[in-house]
Amino acid sequence: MITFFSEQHALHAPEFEFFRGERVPCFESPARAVFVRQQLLARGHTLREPDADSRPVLAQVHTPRYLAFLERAWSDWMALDPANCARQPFPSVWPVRTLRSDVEPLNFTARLGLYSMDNGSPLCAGTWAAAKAGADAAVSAVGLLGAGERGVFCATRPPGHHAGADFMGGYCFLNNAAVAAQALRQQGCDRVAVLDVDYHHGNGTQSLFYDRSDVLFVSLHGDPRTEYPFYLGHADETGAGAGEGFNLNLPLPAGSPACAWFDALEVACARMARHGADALVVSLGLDTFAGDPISTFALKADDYSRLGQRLAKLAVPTVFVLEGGYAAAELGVNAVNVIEGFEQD
Ligand code: Q9C
Ligand code: ZN
Repeated sequence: MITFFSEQHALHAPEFEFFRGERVPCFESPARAVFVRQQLLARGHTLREPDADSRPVLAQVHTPRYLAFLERAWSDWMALDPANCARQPFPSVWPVRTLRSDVEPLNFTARLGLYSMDNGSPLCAGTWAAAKAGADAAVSAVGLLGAGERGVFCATRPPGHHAGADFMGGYCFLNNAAVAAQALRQQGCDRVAVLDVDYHHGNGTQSLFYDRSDVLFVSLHGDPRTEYPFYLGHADETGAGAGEGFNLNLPLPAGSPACAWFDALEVACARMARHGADALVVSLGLDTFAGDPISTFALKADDYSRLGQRLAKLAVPTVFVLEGGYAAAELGVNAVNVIEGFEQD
């Protein structure tokens, strides 16, 4: 399968995040993409540099003020103090209920809080460049589907599915899967489906399409009552307005076995088949893996081949977009198993 891969991913390399009150090395690291690239090459897949500019599609997915903030965030941070080149910015205050989010503060940390859902998404000098290359890959992949490819893989990082119209979160900055779905609509697909199989609910993607019937969002994930992102992803979120009935959440209890996950996948596939999509976008999180350090599902390497085979049966042109998956050394095998399972069928 043709894969879009950019070395620019390595420019996003913050040093630490907060975990249980401590500073720990970032789970979402450049090593993840290195392992995926290595496994793709070892198994004979072709890597291509993204060749599309996602800017016009990004403007349809994210707000102008969020994009402007993200693009300039590091230079604004540096302008505060030259010593900031060695410091990661984190938000410390957020406009929760009763506080205003319509007025953009001048203070950098206040703006960072305005545009963040958590303190778990550290920025560094190359974050914009890496995230932009990921969105470019998503648009490039859609172009190849238009040219007749059946499946294309975007081996990108940082991930995207927690990012909403005007906020980052959960290691995500630009919503690559939403960019792919929107680019497919622009390219003439009347109906698109997004299937999110990351361990964590894709709150950003859901929110971007919640009131739309043209893009169906279906997600399998850890129950948000106990799992990140906590505040979205419940089964009673079915869509709003014209989008009523076009959002399907299939939360599973933490610790669910693989058989329960595949049962839920059948429900997801049945809903997508009913939608009659012209194209499918898969938010391919691999943190459902038994060895994942921050998640509790139990999929094994062979289960990812089975996932790819099942998705191929939908018989719809498909863009795979890498999301989470933090057992870095196994990430390549698991990702390539999905795309080879898809091609096998
Ligand atoms: N701060 C994705 O898989 N919480 N994001 C981790 C440490 C956030 C995962 C706890 C997990 C986000 C794309
Ligand atoms: Zn995840």
